Amino acid sequence: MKSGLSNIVVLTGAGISAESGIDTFRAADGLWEQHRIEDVATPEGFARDPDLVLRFYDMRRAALAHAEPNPAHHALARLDQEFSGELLIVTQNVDDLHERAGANRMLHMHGELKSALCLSCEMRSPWDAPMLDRPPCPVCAAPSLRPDIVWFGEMPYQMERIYAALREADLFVSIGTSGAVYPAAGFVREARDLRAQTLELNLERSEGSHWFDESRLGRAGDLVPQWVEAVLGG
Ligand code: BV8
Repeated sequence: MKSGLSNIVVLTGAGISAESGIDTFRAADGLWEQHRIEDVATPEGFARDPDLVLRFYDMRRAALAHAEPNPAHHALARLDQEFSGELLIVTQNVDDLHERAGANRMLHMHGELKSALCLSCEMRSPWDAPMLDRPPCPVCAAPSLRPDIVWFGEMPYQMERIYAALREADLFVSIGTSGAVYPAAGFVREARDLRAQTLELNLERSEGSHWFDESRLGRAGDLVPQWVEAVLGG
């Protein structure tokens, strides 16, 4: 390992999937796919209008079929295969592009479009179909499925595992995120307080750029393969 690195944590956000044609959250008009976030990505919004929310996630789940992993996803999958140290890819994204590129050492802290959570039995099931027509839960058959997505005000998944990885990291890399949403936006401070080097790869300066030792501006499809090549001592 030429880079002398033994433990890397990578955080990815919507920007890494932008070149795959998946919209990021921070559209200019502040709307997200023509919706207010509080109407489609909160438990309150789901309680107020479940059909609106189910349609919103059905549309995004279906759109995955037309998206392909881009060079940034493939570069992180190469890092996963070839880096002999510890690696954890923490994605805020709910798409499956990291997996489809071949990444394994990863987790979805905000859930996944291709997973269903049953409000009756609380079991999760792999899911790739619409939910608007209230299909039966694969486990208990109740018509009580919701998107297995962490909405605003809900606790992100696997936080203990993430903080344990940050405590051990000697490098924390943030890719394609605006640093606007917590707790993910605070990971850079956790990492740097615990001795890790910190690197940001992003199209523009983020809300957290000043916390990073280094911030490289550009498209993930260009910056991530270059960075992985350097880490692997190519
Ligand atoms: C929590 C799933 C506590 C949804 C997401 C009041 C009430 C309740 C909570 C709060 C509150 N006030 C504050 C909070 C905390 C809140 C929060 O941070 N709010 C913000 C708005 C201030 N956080 C939460 O609610 C979290 N939970 O705090 O729980 C708790 C404690 C105890 C018990 C229970 C609960 C949960 C937040 C998770 C919400 N769900 N996603 C879905 O996807 O449908 S968040 C969603 O937005 C994303 O997952 C991501 O995390 C976040 C930010 O998006 P980004 O990924 O950064 O994307 P964005 O568009 O913003 O930026 C893209 C970047 O990429 C840009 O910088 C752009 O320049 C760059 N880019 C673009 N193209 C490219 C590129 N870079 C490189 N290459 C390119 N080609």
